[in-house]
Amino acid sequence: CKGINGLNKVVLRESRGNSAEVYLYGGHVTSWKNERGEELLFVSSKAIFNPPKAIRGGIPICFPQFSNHGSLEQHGFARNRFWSIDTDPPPFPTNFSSKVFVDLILKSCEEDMKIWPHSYEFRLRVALEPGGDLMLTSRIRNTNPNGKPFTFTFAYHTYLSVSDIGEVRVEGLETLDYLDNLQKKERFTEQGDAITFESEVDRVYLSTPTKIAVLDHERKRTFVIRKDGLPDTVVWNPWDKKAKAMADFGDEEYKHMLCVEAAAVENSITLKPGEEWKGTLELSAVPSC
Ligand code: TA6
Repeated sequence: CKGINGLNKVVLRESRGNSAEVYLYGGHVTSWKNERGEELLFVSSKAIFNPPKAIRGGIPICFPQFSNHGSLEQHGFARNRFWSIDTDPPPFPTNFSSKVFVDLILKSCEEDMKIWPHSYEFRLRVALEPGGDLMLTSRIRNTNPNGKPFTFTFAYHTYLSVSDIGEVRVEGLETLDYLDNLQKKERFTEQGDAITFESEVDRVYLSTPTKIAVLDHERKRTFVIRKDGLPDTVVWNPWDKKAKAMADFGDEEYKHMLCVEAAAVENSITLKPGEEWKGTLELSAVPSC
């Protein structure tokens, strides 16, 4: 959908110095910093911040389709559209504590209805919690006037900044089944006691716990990923060959990023007109030994 309301990004800053940035292009979080000003998300030095490419890094919003699990463009179109500030958001659940947030909205438009013939309202709240956690809440409502339900898949395609991918472990996915995108999306079972990285990984872990830890040994930092309404977890690192094949990604940058994505992939979500789905992601970055 066209239309920019003059502003191109919103900066959130909370009292202790934690901050975040979100571009209206894509409704795309591109920065999350702790109180020491350390950047916790990865954004490629070659990222392009305007159409038609999605911004390479941060937290792309994959809607109404994750990856190529359907007939739309890779990861759907929401990350390639200009969102607006939502000046009239419906009331948020009372347990919402943050006072530092921005509400964005993306609505269906004529152009997109040619490729995905459904009316929807997608409300995204990006919030900084008092302790510095970053919280994204998506509320997607079916506003079809014709009584038609619609079905979608979804991911917060989070790029975490890590010191050295070879020193990173992911805990919480052991023993779970996953679809391996490098082996025709076939189903396997994770054997290890934690996931470590020596080559390209592109997997959708299924029915994953609501809390996953990503340990960055060198930086003595653990990312804790908490999610609700998003049963699956995608883990992706392109490694060297795929890194070189991406024009908006530095050849060596695969060493300093890991995508761990709260997602709904295996079982798509169906909404009847008037129904609303909510998917929440909370990211924490805590010191660890
Ligand atoms: O989330 C993993 C994945 O589906 C990978 O297969 C890779 O394609 C990645 O997304 C990046 O996709 P993009 O369209 O942003 O280049």
